[in-house]
Amino acid sequence: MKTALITGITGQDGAYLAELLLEKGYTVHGIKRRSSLLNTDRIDHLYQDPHEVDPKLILHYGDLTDSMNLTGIIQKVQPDEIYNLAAMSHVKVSFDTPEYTANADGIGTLRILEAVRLLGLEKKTKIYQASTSELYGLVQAVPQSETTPFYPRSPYAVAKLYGYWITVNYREAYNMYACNGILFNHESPLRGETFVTRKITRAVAKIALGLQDQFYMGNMDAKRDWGHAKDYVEAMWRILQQEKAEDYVIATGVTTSVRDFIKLAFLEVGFTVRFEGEGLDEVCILDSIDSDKAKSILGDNPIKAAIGDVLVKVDPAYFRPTEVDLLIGDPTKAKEKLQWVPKYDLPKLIEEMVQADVVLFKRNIDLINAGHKVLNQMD
Ligand code: NDP
Ligand code: GDR
Repeated sequence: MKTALITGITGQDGAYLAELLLEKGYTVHGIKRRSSLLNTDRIDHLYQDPHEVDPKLILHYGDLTDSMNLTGIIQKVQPDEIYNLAAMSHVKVSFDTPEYTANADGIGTLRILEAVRLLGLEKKTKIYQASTSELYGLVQAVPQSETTPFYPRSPYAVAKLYGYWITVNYREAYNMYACNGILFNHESPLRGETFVTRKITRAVAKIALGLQDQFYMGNMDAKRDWGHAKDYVEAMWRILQQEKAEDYVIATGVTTSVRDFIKLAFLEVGFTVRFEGEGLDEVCILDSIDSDKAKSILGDNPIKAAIGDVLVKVDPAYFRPTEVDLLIGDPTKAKEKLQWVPKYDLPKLIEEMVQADVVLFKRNIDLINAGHKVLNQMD
């Protein structure tokens, strides 16, 4: 059976991909960073105790900024496939840490490619590079496809642009099987808490359960093409199973504004909301409550929010110095060549995310009632 190496295995996509590859019978090696707190929550359910079994999931300490470490791991593992998912992946944070982001997301990709080449593995090892719809940046044309020009709008996107082109260059220069998946936004209950969808589903769950009164948002006009991470890791795997190495756009082809995402998320707990005002004064107000729907989701937890309450306000702290206004992908090539068929649409994704956060915070209520302080306020 095949051996895969996943960088970024502790992230959202790494966790779903590890699960998928283990199901397919792969031995999966993953690179995790040393941190002062445990950071393997998303993959703990896949852990196998090496004292009891010959494990199919093996973790190595490492970092994309350390080429000796990466080369050593690749030499030891001799992978058939490498999925380079590790990155400083938050667009807003990349404006605060531009040099680190360039190092990890840009040069980190080079380190992987060059390690494979120097180790003489270029005929054995296939490489998947986690490229992004952020490459399109300032809108040139929609829907965005494999041939749409790039215009990155953040240090993150510029670093990923280097990662994209160095992958293409190693493919052409050394005949390596190296591919870019240009993935549009994909979300799930495992999504990091500070990305917009998860920030919203967490806040909606907390408000519905009476744990919070309101929350603050940045640019609600932004439009994104949101899919489910589970569908997108399936596409990653398919990209590496082809005869010929090529780059693919993975997207749903449907775009939705942040504002509409908020509306849909509140509907999931039975709240109908409306938006009033403009710019920094825009607010989101609770219009009505479908109490049967709310009860079916929240159980016996009493609803604290009242009609007319302001649930969302704008805080410019969440604005970006340069924004990506509109993303809508054209997945035709992936559908035709990879036979990739996503199983989720946006309503199903939002339903799963809100329900998972309601379950999470109900558990928190139980813990709070038992005397623990467990709510993380640092959204
Ligand atoms: P996450 O932020 O959830 O996960 C990122 C992973 O990278 C984590 O495991 C993180 O470790 C690890 N990591 C970060 N910096 C380093 C480093 N210097 N060395 C080693 N590991 C590091 O991202 P996603 O799972 O959402 O995304 C996966 C990849 O796909 C990323 O490259 C992202 O940029 C890209 N992408 C994501 C899209 C999306 O919508 N999700 C869309 C298009 C591209 P730790 O857990 O310790 O923080
Ligand atoms: P994005 O995702 O930047 O598209 O990058 P994010 O969810 O952070 O933002 C999406 C849009 O929502 C707007 N927004 C807010 N965003 C956040 N995080 N917090 C807010 O309060 C808020 N208010 C409005 C943003 O301005 C933006 O327009 C994600 C990451 O996963 C990248 O790694 C990946 O490459 C791209 O998706 C595709």
